[in-house]
Amino acid sequence: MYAPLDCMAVLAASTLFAATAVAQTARDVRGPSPLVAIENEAPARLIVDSPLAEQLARGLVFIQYATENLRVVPVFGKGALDVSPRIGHVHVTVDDAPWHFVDASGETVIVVGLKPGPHKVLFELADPTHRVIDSKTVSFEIPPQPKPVPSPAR
Ligand SMILES: [Cu+2]
Repeated sequence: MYAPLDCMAVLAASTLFAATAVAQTARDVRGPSPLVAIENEAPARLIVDSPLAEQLARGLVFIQYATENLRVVPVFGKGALDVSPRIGHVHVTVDDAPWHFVDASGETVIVVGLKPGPHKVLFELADPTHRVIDSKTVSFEIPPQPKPVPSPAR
C-alpha cells in the first residue's frame, strides 16, 4: 500500500544525492574571482609538469605549468606590483642558455628542435618587474628519432 510512496522517497533521495555529487560551483572550478582584491595574499607558487609523454616520444617538448596566487598576464612595470590579485609572468630557459624567453599566456610551453639526449628547462615565476619569485627545473630525455626516409631521385 505504501510501496509507491516509498519508491518516491527513494527516488527523491537518490536524485538529491546525484545532484549533490555533481554540484560544482564556478568558484570550485576557477578559484576565487580575479576581480576582487585579496588581503594578505598567500605567496605565489609555480607548478611545472614533466613534458607530455606522447609528444616527447616524437621529439617535441610540451610542458604544462600552473601558478597559485598569481595570474599570468602580459602586464609589466613597477606600478603593477601593487595590483591585487597578484600578477606576473614566466621566464623560460632551455639547457642553461644565456638567454630566456617570456611566457605571459599561462599556456603550455612548447619547445621544438632539440636534439635527442638529456635536456632541462628552467621555469622562473617573475613579478611584473622581472624579479624571480619561484622556480622549477624540469629534466627529461628526448629519445632517438627515426631518420627521415629520403625521397626518390627524379
Ligand atoms: Cu620578466
